[in-house]
Amino acid sequence: MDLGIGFLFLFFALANGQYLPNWDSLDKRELPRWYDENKIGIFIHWGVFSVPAFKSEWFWWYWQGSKEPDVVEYMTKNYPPNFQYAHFGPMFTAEFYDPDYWADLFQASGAKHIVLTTKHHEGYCLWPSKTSFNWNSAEVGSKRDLVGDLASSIRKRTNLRFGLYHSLFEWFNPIHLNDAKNNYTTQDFVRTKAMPELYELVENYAPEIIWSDGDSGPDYYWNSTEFLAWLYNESKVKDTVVTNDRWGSNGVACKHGGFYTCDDRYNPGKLQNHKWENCFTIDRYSWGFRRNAKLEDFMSIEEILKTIVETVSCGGNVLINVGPTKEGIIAPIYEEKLRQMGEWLNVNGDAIYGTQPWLFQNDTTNPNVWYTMKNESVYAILLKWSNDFVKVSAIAESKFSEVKLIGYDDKINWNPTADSIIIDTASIKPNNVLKWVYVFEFKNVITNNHAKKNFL
Ligand SMILES: *[C@@H]1O[C@H](CO)[C@@H](O)[C@H](O)[C@H]1NC(C)=O
Ligand SMILES: *[C@@H]1O[C@H](CO)[C@@H](O)[C@H](O)[C@H]1NC(C)=O
Ligand SMILES: *[C@@H]1O[C@H](CO)[C@@H](O)[C@H](O)[C@H]1NC(C)=O
Ligand SMILES: *[C@@H]1O[C@H](CO)[C@@H](O)[C@H](O)[C@H]1NC(C)=O
Ligand SMILES: CC(=O)N[C@H]1CO[C@H](CO)[C@@H](O)[C@@H]1O
Repeated sequence: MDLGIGFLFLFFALANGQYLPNWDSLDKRELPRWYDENKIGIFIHWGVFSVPAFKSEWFWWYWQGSKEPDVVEYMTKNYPPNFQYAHFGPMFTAEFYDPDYWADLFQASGAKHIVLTTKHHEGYCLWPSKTSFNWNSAEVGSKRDLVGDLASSIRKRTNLRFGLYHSLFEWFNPIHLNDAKNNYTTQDFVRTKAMPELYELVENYAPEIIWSDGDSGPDYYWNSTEFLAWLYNESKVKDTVVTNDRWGSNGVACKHGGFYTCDDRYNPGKLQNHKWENCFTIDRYSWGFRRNAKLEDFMSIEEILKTIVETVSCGGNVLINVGPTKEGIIAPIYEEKLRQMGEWLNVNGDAIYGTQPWLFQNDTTNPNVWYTMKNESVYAILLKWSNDFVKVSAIAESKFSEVKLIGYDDKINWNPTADSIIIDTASIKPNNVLKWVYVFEFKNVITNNHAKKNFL
């Protein structure tokens, strides 16, 4: 085939929404719009690691892989000498698991989608996987299809989308370890486990997010591009599904795939040229539940909102993690934060959902102000209240018709100076919806060319 025909073929393939199993082709797919508009999702880390619920979801690795002294000591002190990680499996009972309650809570939080761990690096599947005999939730532990039950509860709420996390590799799976020993020239684990799982998850649960992780091994070992071409070409979710970027250890993350996650807690603080996501966890030290977590280990609602605002201003989405208990409880400390987030978004959601980054992401003089934009409005989001006045500068060179404080019905007073806008906050009377983080809406904004020239 000469170059001309190859070119024509590629053009034809893409025009038909057909993707080839290579990054050149897959990266041309536009991210379905709903994902960018949603802005906020909830991440759920749940698995057998929720049984020991000590240190983190990496418990098994810390105990028998890297042999961290505190974890080794915990096991020696509290369990008989012949106790194995697999013995935790039957204790993952989920007897209080009420997926309708979870779904109501996620809806109340203002999140627009959720992502559940179907299988973390421990290999235990939260659904009756055909290729994970005796190490899945239908056989060991709760005897339930934990994934399927949540899928139906989420789908009853039409404004929530359902996504799934899946770890490609498993720390101690001998078939994967053998492939790794062969420098990934054999694909026994990919053929018998990793890929069948991904196809099965899509067929059974039609997730609209595939959040891949554990990409220990190169993309050509995992056959990532083959899976994605199938997903985008012909799977039942081909038109709406979004994926992330963790598809191979040979430099794929932050470079190929759907939205970029780069690292955990990725928060670059400036505008990015590709859609990205900041996944972070409310318990600063763990994604899985920890029984011995202290109050101070959890992010405050102010910190959570600050992270959301910084992320969204720079074009990112957030995926905020909770770790349920082995009984299936989302502990009240998490529930409180999620409900507070929902309370804030219920008032201020216009400044978040469906917004785009503005010309400026943060203010040029006020470090507590970040900007978003929607339609003709620019939202200046203030992370810290001031009892006398608030000065913002980036907006000063724009024309606008009105300034409003969202959640406050009365008019507010403001004055332009040579290079800034001074908002009089001393005269604003507190009310019960103004809390934590404050949104000033500048309406009908026209940003002049001078400002544009300086900063673009
Ligand atoms: C493993 O495979 C990679 C990619 O083919 C190659 O560059 C590398 O030299 C191999 N390593 C060993 C130890 O064979
Ligand atoms: C990976 O893809 C290649 C190329 O299509 C194929 O030959 C191979 O069998 C696939 N391997 C697995 C495990 O699916
Ligand atoms: C996707 O479509 C392209 C173009 O028709 C085709 O070459 C490729 O084999 C398809 N891949 C899969 C996995 O369906
Ligand atoms: C905010 O923007 C300024 C440019 O005006 C930049 O120098 C600064 O690093 C930014 N601050 C943060 C916290 O990102
Ligand atoms: C009235 C109006 O223009 N509404 C638009 C505001 O922006 C959102 C998201 O960009 C659009 O979906 C609305 O149509």
